[in-house]
Parts: sequence; C-alpha cells; structure tokens
Amino acid sequence: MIWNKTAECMSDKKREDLQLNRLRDTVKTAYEKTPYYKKRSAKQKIKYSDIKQLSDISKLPFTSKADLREGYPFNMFAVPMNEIVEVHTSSGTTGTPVVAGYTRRDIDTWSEVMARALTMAGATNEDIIQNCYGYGLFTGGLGVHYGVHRIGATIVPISAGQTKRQLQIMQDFGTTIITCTPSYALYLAEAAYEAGINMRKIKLKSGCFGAEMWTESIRNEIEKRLKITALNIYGLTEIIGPGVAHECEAKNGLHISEDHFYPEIISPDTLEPLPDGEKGELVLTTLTREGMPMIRFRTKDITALHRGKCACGRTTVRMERITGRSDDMLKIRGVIVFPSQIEKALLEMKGIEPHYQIIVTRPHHLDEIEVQVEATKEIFSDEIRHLEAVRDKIENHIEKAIGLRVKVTLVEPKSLPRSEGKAIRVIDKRAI
Ligand code: DLL
Repeated sequence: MIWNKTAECMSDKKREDLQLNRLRDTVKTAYEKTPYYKKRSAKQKIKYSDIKQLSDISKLPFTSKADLREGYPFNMFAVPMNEIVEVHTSSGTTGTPVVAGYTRRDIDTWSEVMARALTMAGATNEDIIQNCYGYGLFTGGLGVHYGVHRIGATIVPISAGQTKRQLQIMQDFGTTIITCTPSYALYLAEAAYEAGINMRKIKLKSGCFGAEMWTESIRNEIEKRLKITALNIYGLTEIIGPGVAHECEAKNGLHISEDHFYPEIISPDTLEPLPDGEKGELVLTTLTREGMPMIRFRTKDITALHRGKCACGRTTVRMERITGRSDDMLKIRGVIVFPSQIEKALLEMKGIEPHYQIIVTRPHHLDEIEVQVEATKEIFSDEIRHLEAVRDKIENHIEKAIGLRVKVTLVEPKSLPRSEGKAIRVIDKRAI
C-alpha cells in the first residue's frame, strides 16, 4: 500500500520542478521573514533569485545546531507567534535546546509524511498502533500520533516506559503495530519472554523503530524475538520530527519525503556535495515548512543516497540507515548528550584530575553511562566513606548538567590510558 501515490511515485522531472519551485519560495520566505536568516542574508551576496536550478542550493550557506541555539527561542520562526500552534524541542535536556515551531499547515504536513511512513509499515484504518515514543516536547510521541490520526487507525498513546503495562495492553487491546526506539523494542521482547508471553499468539505484525542508531543485526533480533517486521524510521526536531524518511517492506533504504525535504550529501571535511551512492553527512532543506524554514541544515548524520525505482513502486530517493555521526553526539535512552557537557560538569568538581573516560553500555537493552575519572592522590588515599561522598557529589552534579543519572567510578590517579594524539574520551560498547 502507498499512502500518496502522486507524491511518492512522481517522475524525476515532475519532482525536480516541484522541488525547485518550493526551494525558491522557501529561500525567499526565510530571507524575508526569519529574523535569523534575514540578518544573515544582509551579509551575503546570494539572493533567492539566484536559485535557477536545484544544484544552485550549494551556493547557500549551511545552518547548524549552533545557529538554532543562537536563535533561541523563536528567532528561527518565519511567522508571527499567533500562527505558531505548537512547539517542540530537541531531546537534549540541558544547554540551550533547539526549538521547533509549527503552523497549522506544518502539523498537516507532519501528519501527511507520518501517514506515508506508517503505511509503509502496513498500517490501515484497521490497525491498533501502540505508540511508546515519549509524548511531550520530544517529537516522537506526537509525530506518530498525528500520522495515526491521519490514517484513521486507532492510537494507543501510552508513551514511554511502564513495560509491564505495555505488554498487558499489547495483549488485551490486540495491538498490531508498535512504535518505539529499537533498544526499547529489544527490552520489551526480553520482558515478554520473561513473562512467558507467546509472541506468536499476539497480534503484533510490525514496528517503526528509530530516534537512535541501530544495525541489521539488531533488526534480526527484534524480528526474531517479537515475531514482527521491523522497519526503520528517521527524523529530527530541526526538520519536523519523525517521518522525514521511512523504510518500506523492501527494506532497501529509507524513502525520504522529497516533496517536503530536500536532501544532499556533503563531505564533512571539504563540505562539498558528494554524488549519489557516496557516504557523507546528510544535509536537509525543508521545502514546505511555514513556521520554521530550514536551509541546508547539517544533520551530522552519516548516510548515502540511492535513486531509482524501488521494488515497492515508490520513486523517492532512499537513504541508507545512519551508520555514524560526524560529531561526537551520543543518544542515551533517547536523550542527546555531548561528551563536552560531561567534561564541563566534571571539571567544575573538586577532588579529581582532568582525566576521564565515558563508557557507554547497553545491559538489558537500555543505555547506561559510566564515567571513570581519576581521583586526586589525596582523595584516593582517604577513607572509603569520603571517596563515596565525592563520587555521589559528582554523580549529582552531572545529573543536574545533562539530565541523566550516570554511574561515576573514581579510579586511581594515572590509571586511565593517556593518549599522544586525540584522547579517547568515549568508549561505546553498545552493539550498534
Ligand atoms: O529522534 C525524531 C524521531 C522520533 C525519529 C521518533 C524517529 C522516531 P531528535 O531527538 O531531534 O529527533 O534526534 C534526531 O536522532 O539527527 C539522528 O542522529 C538520530 N536518529 C533519529 N532517527 C534515527 C534512525 C528524533 N532511524 C537525531 N537511525 C538524528 C539513526 C536516528 N539515528
């Protein structure tokens, strides 16, 4: 099933014409209406009328997460506040968050792209969709919610957590599709196994998993344990939220809703565009966004694009699953964390040396962070009780800084590996 054949199966020519028109409109609106872009366009020579063909987009400067933070809270909006009907923020809990504003039409677009995504997972108005993405400022919960409403399926807006209840409801309500992070899907599978639930007896048929990196082997595990088809869903707050791209049953890349989001791949080193098929950083431009047009947003996500008709009949470009980032951003249980935030918090504390390592693990399918930090000689040779008090203080301080509880281990001075080049600060032991 295809939700919107006109949009998803368009000829290249038709799509490119549409994209060019929309790109020109977007640049014009952004440069005339958004305080942030207005300021920037005053400094640069390029005008929207210089965009004569799609490839002219490369003449425009990039937008970064830092730019969005600078525009906090509403300087990226292109419409007056009385036209903004909803706001969301990125899942980072500290620092200046990225704020996204939506007009009524943006919510409509979001519902549309999410309806396309859910249809790829086999959703029709007969389905019962259990949405375990968090509701609130995070875009996961409400993004999926709007898509389910658009299709006319039944939404179970259970949000994240409460695993036992999730399993109970899944059985009692006859949930057919589940939406959550891939790590939570594995956690649910484990809990279902422990509770003696026979997955063959429940109605679940597929799931849309995303918001964090995962691999084919994780897909195989989820499919085997939950007895479902597991599909990949991609998106980000800055662009709209979930629904920028989604896999179809061919599992051969994620179809980008190209009539709304224009993708490019650039080299993170030279910042030059790369041809289709080559891996690099994904850069996205919104083509229809009213509330917050985004021009050449550097996602920092690493992928490659592939064109040509898919076995499912869609003609939209497909992106490979994300295999990494061009920065050091970590997503821990869905929350964005930069190692530099932990470093900053650590260095504000007494009794420790500036040598640390962040170890990320995924015991029982949920992310955990351990921060190993060298204690000073004085502290280390002090009583255990004192050492524990210092450790607790640091744990509390980091929690305040990043919004997540981490385990701190104070280690002997000079015991952590030293590096002659780049220090290895993060050891990611998760199987991703
Ligand atoms: O994670 C939106 C979302 C919600 C996507 C639900 C899918 C499902 P943010 O919190 O702003 O938004 O985080 C965006 O998460 O730049 C990627 O690094 C990562 N990410 C999102 N989806 C995937 C995925 C939501 N399928 C950031 N594979 C992005 C790998 C993903 N990474």
